[in-house]
Amino acid sequence: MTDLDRKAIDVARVLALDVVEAKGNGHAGTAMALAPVAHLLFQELMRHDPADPGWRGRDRFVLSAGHASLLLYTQLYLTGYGLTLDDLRRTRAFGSRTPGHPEYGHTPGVEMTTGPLGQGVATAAGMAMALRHERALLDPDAPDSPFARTVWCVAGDGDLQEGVSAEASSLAGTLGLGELVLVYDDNGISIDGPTSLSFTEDVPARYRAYGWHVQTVEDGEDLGALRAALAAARDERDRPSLVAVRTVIGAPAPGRGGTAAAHAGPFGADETAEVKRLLGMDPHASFAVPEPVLDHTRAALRRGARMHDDWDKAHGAWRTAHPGLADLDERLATGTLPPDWAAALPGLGGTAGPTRAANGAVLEALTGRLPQVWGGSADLSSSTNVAFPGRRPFTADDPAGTSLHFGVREHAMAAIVSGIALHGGFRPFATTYLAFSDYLRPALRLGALMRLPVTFAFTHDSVSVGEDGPTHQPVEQLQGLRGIPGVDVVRPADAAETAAAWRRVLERARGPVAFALGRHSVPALDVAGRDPDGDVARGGYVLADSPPPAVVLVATGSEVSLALEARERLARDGIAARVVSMPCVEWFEEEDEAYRDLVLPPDVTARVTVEAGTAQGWWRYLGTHGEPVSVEGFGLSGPGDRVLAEMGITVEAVVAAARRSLERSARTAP
Ligand SMILES: Cc1ncc(C[n+]2csc(CCOP(=O)(O)OP(=O)(O)O)c2C)c(N)n1
Repeated sequence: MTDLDRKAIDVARVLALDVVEAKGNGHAGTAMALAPVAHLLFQELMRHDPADPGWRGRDRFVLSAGHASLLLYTQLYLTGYGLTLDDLRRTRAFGSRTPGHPEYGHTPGVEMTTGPLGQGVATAAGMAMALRHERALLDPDAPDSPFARTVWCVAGDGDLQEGVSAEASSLAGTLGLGELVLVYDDNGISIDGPTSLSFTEDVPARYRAYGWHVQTVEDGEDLGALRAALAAARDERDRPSLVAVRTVIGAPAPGRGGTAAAHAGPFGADETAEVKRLLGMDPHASFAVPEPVLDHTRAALRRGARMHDDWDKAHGAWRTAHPGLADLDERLATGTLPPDWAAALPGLGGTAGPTRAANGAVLEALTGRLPQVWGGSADLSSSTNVAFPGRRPFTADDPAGTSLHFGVREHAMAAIVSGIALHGGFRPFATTYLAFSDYLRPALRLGALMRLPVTFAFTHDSVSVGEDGPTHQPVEQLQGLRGIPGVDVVRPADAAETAAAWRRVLERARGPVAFALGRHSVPALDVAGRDPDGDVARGGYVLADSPPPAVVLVATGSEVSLALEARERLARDGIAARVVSMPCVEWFEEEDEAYRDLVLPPDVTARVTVEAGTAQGWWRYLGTHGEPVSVEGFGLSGPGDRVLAEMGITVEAVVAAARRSLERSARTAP
């Protein structure tokens, strides 16, 4: 460690301070205190190539404490990722490359979007699982494999207070994820004041209890101790590592340093000048980066290029030695599926049964054929139909296993599959009951923000669950999920729709998909002229018609067969009804207006929607004459059929709603 290294650390500290001072808002304190850790990682310990942020041989860096974005941005500038001093000046400005919290896909070198505390820790665990799994698939035996990489995650008190980090850390311990290094910024401060107000447990002891390799560094300015601990953490390959580092937030600011006042906001001109004076810098100069310091830090580019070259050679040698794995390697590197992948989809036309079983059949086939598709459940694998006899669990000893057992940890499960997707190449899935999707919503939302190709299979998708009662009966979840931008909610009506939906999901990876699947048997909708693949991909389609229709019945999932029955009853009374199956509103809305008008003719204003959940979002199709058949309160305990009847999800209710809608529409007809 040279004098220039120390100067570079202080320059990074002061840059964070200057940005917040100039902007009038932002978070400098933690970026200042962790500057030594970041410098060691970006200059010495991490494998990365600033000239190629997507390099496959790189380590991953996740800033779980996303508010400290300046910690990352200063390193991305100093090491040569393409950020400029001007980008730093524009931190938090509209349209800047340096938004308030790091955003994946927006700034080169940002591996995930962070800000909601705790998510980064859990997603980093998912990245570590993906690294480990990829290595197990491609190069399990070599001690010094090109596929051996590390995930470095920096977290604060807030991250470790959040439950999702505890869920993931517990699982990471069980799985022995040696690829994961968690640097804990133990500064005893959060927004409301000292952590003694609300966070007094012995964190290292907790992590030891999880089975982690735990080290503490008493002084975050002690570069020797930091380096030794971080290197030991990296070299521990059988257990995840926690490095708890004691720091002083905002140090060396004499007034705000070490207090909650250093968390956010400008330090003020006097204190900013004092920090510079204490660090031996010109107190009147802002954004000052001495040329020798920048030359020194930009050596990271040469270091990265060397590592990259070495890795290319090692990877080339590995390829020569493993010709049989070249295709999989290429597919994982490029995130593509083999051209004939769809042959793996089972033909499920004419199959009756619960859609959760159809989904299980699809996933069993896909996981058997495509190494890209792997996943599991939060301790409900037999209920969500993903307990496949031939698949081995992913464990510490067998990381090539493809069945993921998350334990009862829905929130971490969703963050972990995001991490697996962020690794690239994989198409992970996660399953639980629809009612428990609320437990994982924040991670799903973040996955949607990052447009990650993750698929959730939520089973037990309505009050028809029955005997388990209202706690287990989803009511508002379907609309709640549809309310998250970028999430496609798919509720197939039968086995054929389920398989067809999966085809579209795998063909067009573009963001999270949430399947809602039934526990109870539904008939196969063998309607003449149906083309499940084509129809389902359009989100909504005419399933049965009596042209010209007087009323349109729009239904999803298990309620589609109810609508078909209602149509027959209405026909007996001389009322022409059309049934539209709408497995995915988001896909339907992407179709052009001409198609949507073909399915839902604007002049047919008598409309009924049928879905065993709240109607909220359906009003977009109902207009002033339409009427939903829906569930607007919590469910009831009892047999599913009885509960459905009590809640008004019946053929009779659909017929009655259709008649009322027709009357309304006739009354106001021109
Ligand atoms: C889920 C979530 N809740 C609340 C916040 C708001 N928030 C941002 S930072 C912070 C305090 C975090 O304290 P700590 O991790 O100790 O960070 P430090 O003050 O040391 O920078 C809070 C409550 C958030 N970003 N995410």
